[in-house]
Amino acid sequence: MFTGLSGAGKSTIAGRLVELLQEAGRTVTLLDGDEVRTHLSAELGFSKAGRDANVRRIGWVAAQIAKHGGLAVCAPIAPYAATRADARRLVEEQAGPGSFVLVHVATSLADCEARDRKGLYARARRGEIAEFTGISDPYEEPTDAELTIDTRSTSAEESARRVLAHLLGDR
Ligand code: GGZ
Repeated sequence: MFTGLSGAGKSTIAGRLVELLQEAGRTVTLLDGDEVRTHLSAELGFSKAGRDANVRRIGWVAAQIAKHGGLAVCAPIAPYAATRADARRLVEEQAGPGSFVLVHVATSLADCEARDRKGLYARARRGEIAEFTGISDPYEEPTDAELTIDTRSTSAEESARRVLAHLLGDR
């Protein structure tokens, strides 16, 4: 599971990781934040309860996939440490210790906001989006990530290859 702020680069890295895993012959399911919000969590908002339910659903689906030998690549913001821990537990209960890998895409708020590709940070600063992560809603930095990616010094391609190496056991 990737975690990080909106605009940190999670989806880009996750998408490239999926391609690399497929090239390596693995069967992969991508559970991207936007797609999950459209198909699995459409009725949920961005309150703490909404985010917790969303991330637990993702964890549950990933656990089912992992239980049957598949690989799930998930890329929600997942801002709460306790909820990420719930997702970890759900997966490890089904697929064993070490089956859950947390990747922190640690792009700073200042960098995400400076980029602001979708204009969401500007809208959040104007008060047009409530409870926006990093602006008016918390993001709890992980202390238990298996990998932390510094996107200032690491390209999306290199980031995806680092995660791939970790997943394929080249640690
Ligand atoms: C954060 C929001 C919000 C609020 C809409 N806060 O950069 P994006 O646009 O494409 O990805 C963000 C996405 C976050 O949804 P997640 O399901 O990943 O969040 S969580 O894990 O917390 O459940 C952003 C958009 O939705 N978005 N409103 N208030 N991001």
